[in-house]
Amino acid sequence: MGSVLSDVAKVVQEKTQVRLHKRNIERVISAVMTTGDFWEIVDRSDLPVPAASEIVKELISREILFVDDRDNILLTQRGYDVAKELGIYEIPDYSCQACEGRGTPFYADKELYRTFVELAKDRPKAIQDFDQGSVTPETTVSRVLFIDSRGDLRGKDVIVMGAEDDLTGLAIALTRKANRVLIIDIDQRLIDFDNAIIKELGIDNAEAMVWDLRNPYSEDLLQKFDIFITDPPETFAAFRAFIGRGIATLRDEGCAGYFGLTLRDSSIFRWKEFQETLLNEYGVVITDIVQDFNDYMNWEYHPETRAAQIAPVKRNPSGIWYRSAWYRIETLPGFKVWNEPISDDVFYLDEEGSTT
Ligand code: SPD
Repeated sequence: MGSVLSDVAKVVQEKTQVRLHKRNIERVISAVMTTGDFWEIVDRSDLPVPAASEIVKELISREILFVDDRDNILLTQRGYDVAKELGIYEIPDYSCQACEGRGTPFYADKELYRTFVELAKDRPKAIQDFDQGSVTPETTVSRVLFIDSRGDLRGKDVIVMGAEDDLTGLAIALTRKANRVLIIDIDQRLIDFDNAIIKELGIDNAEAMVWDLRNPYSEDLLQKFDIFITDPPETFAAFRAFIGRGIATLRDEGCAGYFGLTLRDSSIFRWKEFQETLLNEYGVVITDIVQDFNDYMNWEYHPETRAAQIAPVKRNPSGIWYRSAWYRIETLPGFKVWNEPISDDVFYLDEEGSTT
């Protein structure tokens, strides 16, 4: 019986090319014990959508799961028997309801939170072109407070790169605590939105400008900052572009970078490659990983995505299901300044990514 998990992992890995192990299958079965909603199952399983989808389909074909007439995914009697025999249980969620599990409550600075929510209500909507999908206002404000609590905000020169759909750069500017804030993004709408607010509020140490991260930095951006913040799409090319460029903006050792990494568009095996790149190639250390820190609001273009098309059910997500871990890295002596052009246009989609 135990071999069923390994067998499903093998079959699904062959079909999807997403690397898997038997405990990934166990996590899906555990998730189904808690929720029938496919998108919540993806969330609780910590798996790329193509893998979670194909695992559910495979378990349906083996009569371990079934789909009811309201698109709920449920265990069959055989499924319960398999779970009992293999010792698979429901996994409880004890995360703090007040701080939403981040450990850094957004309401610690109520004024910043209220101002940000008021300004963000007119934000440009997330578009598919650049894999946009904004985090909740609670996430953005918690990011700022987290960064401040690590000593990475006050008096620091901060660059926010290619992720301004989250308005993290704007939120940092609103604190007026950094020495300088530079926001760069490929999307002119976001740059115009930020610059209008920056001007209206008379924030004179912040500016936003359009930049395509595939292009190498000019000298005025290289090694000029103390802190970078970004949120990369998760193909290897995109990771290299966003994080490599971020590190290249840092002026010396002891500087820090912040970014989100998700398991919804990349596997734990790819995380290993990302982490090896950080440690072995770029010469930085990972100081913090807060799992599920970043909550993303659902994006309107979801029905157009591969994720929606390969899902085992047609029902679209209703609650938050797409989350990412919040990483903090720190430069060590001899860290690498990487500033090559990026020609690879496989930027958003590959076998693991599907939400663009
Ligand atoms: N396309 C869905 C929204 C994805 C937002 N980007 C998340 C990147 C995590 N590193």
